[in-house]
Amino acid sequence: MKQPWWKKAVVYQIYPKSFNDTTGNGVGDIPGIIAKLDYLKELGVDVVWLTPIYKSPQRDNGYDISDYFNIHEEYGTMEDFDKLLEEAHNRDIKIIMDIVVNHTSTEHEWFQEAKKSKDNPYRDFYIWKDPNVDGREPTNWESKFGGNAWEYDETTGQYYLHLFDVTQADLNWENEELRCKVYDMMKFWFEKGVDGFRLDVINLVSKDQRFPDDDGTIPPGDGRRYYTDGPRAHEFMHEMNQKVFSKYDSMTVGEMSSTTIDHCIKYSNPEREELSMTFNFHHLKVDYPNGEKWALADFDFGALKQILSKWQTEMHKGGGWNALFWCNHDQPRVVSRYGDDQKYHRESAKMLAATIHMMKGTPYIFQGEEFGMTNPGFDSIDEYRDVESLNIYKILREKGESEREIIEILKSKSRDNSRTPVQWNATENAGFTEGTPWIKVASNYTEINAENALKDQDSVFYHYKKLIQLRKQYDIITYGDYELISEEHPEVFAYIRNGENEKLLVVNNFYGKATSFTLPSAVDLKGYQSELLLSNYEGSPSAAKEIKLRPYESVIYHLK
Ligand code: TEU
Repeated sequence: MKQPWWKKAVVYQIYPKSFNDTTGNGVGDIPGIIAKLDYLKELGVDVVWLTPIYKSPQRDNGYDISDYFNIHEEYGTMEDFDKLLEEAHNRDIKIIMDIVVNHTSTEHEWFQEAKKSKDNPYRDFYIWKDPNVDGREPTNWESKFGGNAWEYDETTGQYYLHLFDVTQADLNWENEELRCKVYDMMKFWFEKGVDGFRLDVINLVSKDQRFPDDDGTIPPGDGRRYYTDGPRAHEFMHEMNQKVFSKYDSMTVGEMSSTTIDHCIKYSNPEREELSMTFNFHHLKVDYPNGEKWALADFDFGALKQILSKWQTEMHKGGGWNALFWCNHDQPRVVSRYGDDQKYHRESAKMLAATIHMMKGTPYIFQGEEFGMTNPGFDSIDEYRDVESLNIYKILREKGESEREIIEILKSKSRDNSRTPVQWNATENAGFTEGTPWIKVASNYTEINAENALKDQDSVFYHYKKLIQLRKQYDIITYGDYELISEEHPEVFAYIRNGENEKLLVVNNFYGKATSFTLPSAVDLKGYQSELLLSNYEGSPSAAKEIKLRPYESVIYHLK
């Protein structure tokens, strides 16, 4: 069977606002992306995912779209975008767009019309409800950014639903005309030549039409069970596929909020004709004590191995396909989170990269991750920009938490941790802008930057480059079966990829102290020639029954 191209691809995520500014206004732009395409080519990625670049009031950095057919002025023009597509394609780099169709900005013309009157032709494009019988909001559902998810509108005396910010009104997917407009808009971008889409919170589009209160009996009790992977979610995905995706040689990745393996199998099993693959976040919640994001705790290493392994095994058993990632624009930097961004910065960044890149699925690299960018450690609320962080700050302050405590939480949890400007070099503002950056640059840019990484053959950058090359070279990385072999080990994450007459053995020390790992008896090296494909130390051991590992040491063997 001919396999789709995106199974062997590596994707690079660009958050344009923080990528590269060519105008000096402190905000990255499309010409800035074009200027770095050769850098991406050097790294070896196949696809660029652009987070939203459409016209937007930027309350949520573009995830609040006011016009799907135009480019946000600060990022450039449609001509700039066409040029980017052409320049990327000239280099064999594909471009996928971020599509946000669970909600629009309240500045979108549809919403502006809809709120005029109950009988406006666009009214039903959004979700409007009368107040509850006792006068409060229609349901007790909570917004993902804090507070109740309904906003009262004086003009018509009804509430509209916003699962995210109050300026991000949820679209009513029950309305067929709305869905057709969404599909037409997607086709517009395909006709321009884009290669696919990342679909923002796409598993939230189908709401339980009874709109019940959440009685709290099933945690977290914030209403999500009534709209996550909702009653018509798969039907809508299939319709979208038939009306749009199937007509193009495209890749689609659905961002799935609080989903399950069973649903992700359905979304991504090709027989069902829905999406190519899915993002899920369960492995990034192992540092949420009792499921609470806004609290501090060490990460639970056992849970991390167990969750990643379960998704590896079960998704593929069910014929689904995983998107593999540690970082994105909503997550803290992984080297600061599951690694050590000080003493073992280089070793741990490489080890984390190897752990995820040798798994089964399509890997994603978030800008700056490829040379080990860290959390910036902002310690004043004035340095934060993210709408979610600012909302949470307010909510926690009102609850009586101290300024100090909240800042400590934001320092490790805020989405701004990943949104600081890309550190290109050691000049002022890290070479990101000649003006004042919209968000501060992390102070370690004089050391940790792309230019330094490119000059140093032993850098994190070249480790990523090699991991990408290995994927091109060894089909087993794409297609081999996954098997966890270090379930009980307190420090080691080791797994095998099984192919026909060959294996990959991947062994990673997740901690800053030496340890050793003994292969389980079921794994027999006899009869195999082993080759060390990559490691993050000089003189790493050869494959053996017992493998001694230095702090954060990571080794990849090919057995044949
Ligand atoms: O994020 C969806 C999402 O649920 C998150 O990862 C979110 O950041 C988290 O729940 C907050 O705690 C997507 C986008 O990636 C994000 O940037 C947008 O803000 C959000 O959708 C709304 O469009």
